Amino acid sequence: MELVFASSNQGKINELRQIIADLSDSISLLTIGDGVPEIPVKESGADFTENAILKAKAYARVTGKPTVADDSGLEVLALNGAPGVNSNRWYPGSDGDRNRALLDKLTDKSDRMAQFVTAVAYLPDSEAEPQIFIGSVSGKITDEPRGSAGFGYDPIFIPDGYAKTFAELGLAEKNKISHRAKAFKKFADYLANQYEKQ
Ligand code: ITT
Repeated sequence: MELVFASSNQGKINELRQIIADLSDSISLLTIGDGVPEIPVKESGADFTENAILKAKAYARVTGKPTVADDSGLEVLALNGAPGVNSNRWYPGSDGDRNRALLDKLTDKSDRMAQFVTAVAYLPDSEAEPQIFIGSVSGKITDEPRGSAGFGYDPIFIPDGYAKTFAELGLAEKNKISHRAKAFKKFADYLANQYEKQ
């Protein structure tokens, strides 16, 4: 089947291509540049799930194809869950600027606990009831950015059970344990189930 990924974030697109590499016989992933136009979507939802649905709907309407979207973010306990759904917008500038600003907010905080969350929304067509799949990974925020792989907050997040940040671990390791990998694994299981039923 052809499956549109409703994202303009190249870091996410790279991850998803690797996460679903095993399924390349059955899924042909279409992203911006594969004939999928970039559609501006206002992420006005109250949570990750609502935003994922908004993105999936917008792309499904325009492409007319089965579409999946992911809305993700970082929740920091000492900041009462911020930046959360605002992870991409709470501070202007680059990913590096946001990492630095987040570390500044945490300078006097000994509690460094945080989690990444992904909500995946799947729409077989634009009018269908969305199917939702959630994944999360717990960890802690570093004192300094470390590593160069990945994107976003990867250089300042150490997943539980590891000593390295996601940006130091690299894509292959991140994809074994990440919020996004967990949510898309649930989605892939759902799709496999749907096919078995047919
Ligand atoms: P699309 O909506 O086009 O998919 P986006 O970058 O706006 O791209 P999100 O709203 O889902 O995507 O994500 C908000 C931000 O959260 C994102 O820009 C990153 O800064 C951060 N983020 C999300 N997933 C991440 C990950 O796996 N590692 C590091 N940072 C991540």
